[in-house]
Amino acid sequence: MLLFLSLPVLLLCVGAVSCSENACECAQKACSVVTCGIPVTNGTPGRDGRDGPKGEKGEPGQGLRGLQGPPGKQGPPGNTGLPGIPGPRGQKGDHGDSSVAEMKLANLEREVRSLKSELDRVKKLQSFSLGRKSGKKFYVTNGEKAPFSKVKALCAELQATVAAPKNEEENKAIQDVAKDTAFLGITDEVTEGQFVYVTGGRLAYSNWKKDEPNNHGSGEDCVVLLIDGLWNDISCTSSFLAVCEFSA
Ligand SMILES: [Ca+2]
Ligand SMILES: [Ca+2]
Repeated sequence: MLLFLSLPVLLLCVGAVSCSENACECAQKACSVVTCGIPVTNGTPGRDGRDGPKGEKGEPGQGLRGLQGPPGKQGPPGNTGLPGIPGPRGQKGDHGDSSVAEMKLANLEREVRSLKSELDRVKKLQSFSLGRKSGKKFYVTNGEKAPFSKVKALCAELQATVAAPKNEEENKAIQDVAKDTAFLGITDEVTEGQFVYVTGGRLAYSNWKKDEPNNHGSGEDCVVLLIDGLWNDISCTSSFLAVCEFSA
């Protein structure tokens, strides 16, 4: 703008003077308006330029890293999950054991019936060959002689009791089986002079020999059936024939 304002002035001066010096000094001579040697002042700074490209990533820092701390406490258990989906249906199984068990049971029942029949036959054979049936009792002996305590044990092993006649007929039956002096299941071990059955109960029948029981010597608390069928009290530690009694 300044240039445009001073241009007509310069043109007005050039019309009056002809110069061969440098342009400014010549202009000064021609026109007192023009002043030479005045420095030009700088303009205002321009606007900031655009941002440059992004720089490269720097090196990691040199600071010391701390040690890893201990693991934290275990958290509370979670809630129970929903029930799972039912699995697929399995294949059809083999026949159960019930049919096998029923078959075994049927076999056992047959065997029991067979054994019962066999037992009845043996009992009849026994009563025919060894024992003498008197009412509903059987009497048997193995021919062994022993003290009374052992005779009781022998009969107990057979789930029987020592023979003890309750009447004359039973007394005769035992006599016939024994054919020897045999212990009877009768004692006065509990109360002297009061004879009872070892199975319990006072005597319902007796067949004492004359002057017996006499509790002879150091004492006689057991009873034997003599060959003639009469009774005598005798020492329990003496050995006599074992005759056992079965209920039919
Ligand atoms: Ca006695
Ligand atoms: Ca006696």
